[in-house]
Amino acid sequence: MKFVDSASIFVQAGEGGRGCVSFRREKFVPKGGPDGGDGGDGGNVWLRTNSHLTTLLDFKYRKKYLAPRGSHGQGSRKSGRKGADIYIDVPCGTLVRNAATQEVLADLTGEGEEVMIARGGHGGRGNQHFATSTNQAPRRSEPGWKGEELLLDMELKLMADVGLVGFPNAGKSTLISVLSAARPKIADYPFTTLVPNLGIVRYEEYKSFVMADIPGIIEGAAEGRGLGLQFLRHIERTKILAVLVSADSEDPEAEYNMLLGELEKFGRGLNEKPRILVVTKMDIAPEDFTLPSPGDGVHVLAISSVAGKGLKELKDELWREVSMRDRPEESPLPECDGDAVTP
Ligand SMILES: Nc1nc2c(ncn2[C@@H]2O[C@H](COP(=O)(O)OP(=O)(O)OP(=O)(O)O)[C@@H](O)[C@H]2O)c(=O)[nH]1
Ligand SMILES: [Mg+2]
Repeated sequence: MKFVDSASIFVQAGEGGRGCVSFRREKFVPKGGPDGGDGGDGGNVWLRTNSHLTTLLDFKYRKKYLAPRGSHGQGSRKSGRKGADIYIDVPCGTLVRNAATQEVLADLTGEGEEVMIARGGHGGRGNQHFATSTNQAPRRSEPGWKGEELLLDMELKLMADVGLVGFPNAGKSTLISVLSAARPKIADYPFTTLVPNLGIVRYEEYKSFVMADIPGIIEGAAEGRGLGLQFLRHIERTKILAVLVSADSEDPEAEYNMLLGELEKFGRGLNEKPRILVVTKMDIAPEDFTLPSPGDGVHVLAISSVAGKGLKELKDELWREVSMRDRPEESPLPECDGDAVTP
């Protein structure tokens, strides 16, 4: 499933520096000619892709990007310095539109692509350019030109890196709500989640990954029971699945195996996808609770979203898995696709 992440920012290129009005003044040269230098051009604003970025999240915090102006011209024909260009890093796959016209200005897909999105204003000419045969002492110069400014709408199609799979009530939505800014509905009845939710999980300063919370899976899902099946497709291209089982489940291991069975019946590689087992609600685990051991080298993590336990370890583990894997290829849809569901 593709999710769309979007952000709007304001960019303004630098204004050009003012041209200078000045006359040569030297000893023994009573009436020197005009020597006012030109203003420097304003800085340009560029967008460039950075493959370390995966979301537009940073633009939720900073929305204004201004390039510096050019400096003013000076006497002795000294031109002003050009304002420095600024570069705004965006993730690969960012589509950029002019917010006012919705015209597509850039479609930045590849690594290291850059595009100038707002041009700095020209510097104004100094009075040295305005001397004529009849006016040898022009007092005229130009102001700097304004830099371009515009509002940009940016859009990024996101793919989930991590898919959460579990029975209804396993705590999937609660987990995504504590790890990301997503605020899905949470309730103590099954099938609270009816459509997938997406959350961007921040990891350390510049890293993040995308998590998808889908409706709960129940036994027989692969035959169309419940809601989960139609959404399993949305986690097909995730890099890893986190299978969630609640610590207050009657038999966590059996629950895990049943979920796996449903993934296997659904097919399309879901059961072969890397996965971890996450035991949730450890704060209400029975006293004699022992962690299930799924075998197959599958890691088991114990967490409590409510008590905030084990979340750091979970993020570490997920990041490790997500960052070392490529996204699986899209597999062709089966001839008769099983979207018809009877809840
Ligand atoms: N004690 C405790 N309760 C939790 C924890 N995580 C979730 N819950 C509770 O479990 C119930 C179900 O949580 P949800 O996050 O809605 O579960 P879900 O897996 O998204 O459920 P569906 O959307 O129905 O599939 C809610 O009442 C939550 O408050 C936890 O760590 N500890
Ligand atoms: Mg839910």
